[in-house]
Amino acid sequence: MLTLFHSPGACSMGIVFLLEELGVDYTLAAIDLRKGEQNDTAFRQMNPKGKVPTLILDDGTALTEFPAIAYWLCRRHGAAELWPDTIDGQARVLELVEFLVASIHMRGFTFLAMPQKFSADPAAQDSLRALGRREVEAGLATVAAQHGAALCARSRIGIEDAALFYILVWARALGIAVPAPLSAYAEALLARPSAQVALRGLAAG
Ligand SMILES: N[C@@H](CCC(=O)N[C@@H](CS)C(=O)NCC(=O)O)C(=O)O
Repeated sequence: MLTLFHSPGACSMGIVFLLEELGVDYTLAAIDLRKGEQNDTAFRQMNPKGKVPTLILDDGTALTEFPAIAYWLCRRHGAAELWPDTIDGQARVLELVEFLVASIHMRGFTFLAMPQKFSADPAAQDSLRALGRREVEAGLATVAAQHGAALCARSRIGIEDAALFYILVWARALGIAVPAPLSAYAEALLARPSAQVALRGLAAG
């Protein structure tokens, strides 16, 4: 059975959401990032990068990096319609996932929520927070304008929803407005039963 190393509230909740949507059997292994468990020797032996999500496959190997895990789950376990059948359609999905993870998450939320990882100087941390917030706000505006209407009109869940899920949860938690029509999509996504499972372990509100 698949094992997902996950920390409640971390981006790995997007993979929990996808596993639930796909109806895949899996077990969760908790990593407490605040306690630094990602640096424990046993975990680093599985994933030397020390990050969640880390997915342990049936052959015992670790699959890492959010886009790769989401892609593998959809291709290995998803219905055919979860993945576009044209190269152009596939590239558009990867384009969106890459933007959500590499730009909005890594250059936006990371600076906004964890500036202390990059500088001990309080003034520099304030600048990083402001930079991160601008990146998130601009990124969400881009996603809303380019993809919002198409997402709202869609009837299937895809690999991009794994990334959208945690990005939209973080935006809500930090009080960052999600522009229409992406806001309507966020409401629908967060109301799905899979979302409740993925949000387990988080304080309400
Ligand atoms: N590039 C990685 C980033 C994953 C990532 O940054 N995970 C965070 C949680 S949201 C983490 O594990 N942080 C622990 C640390 O950096 O020590 C991916 O796409 O999976």
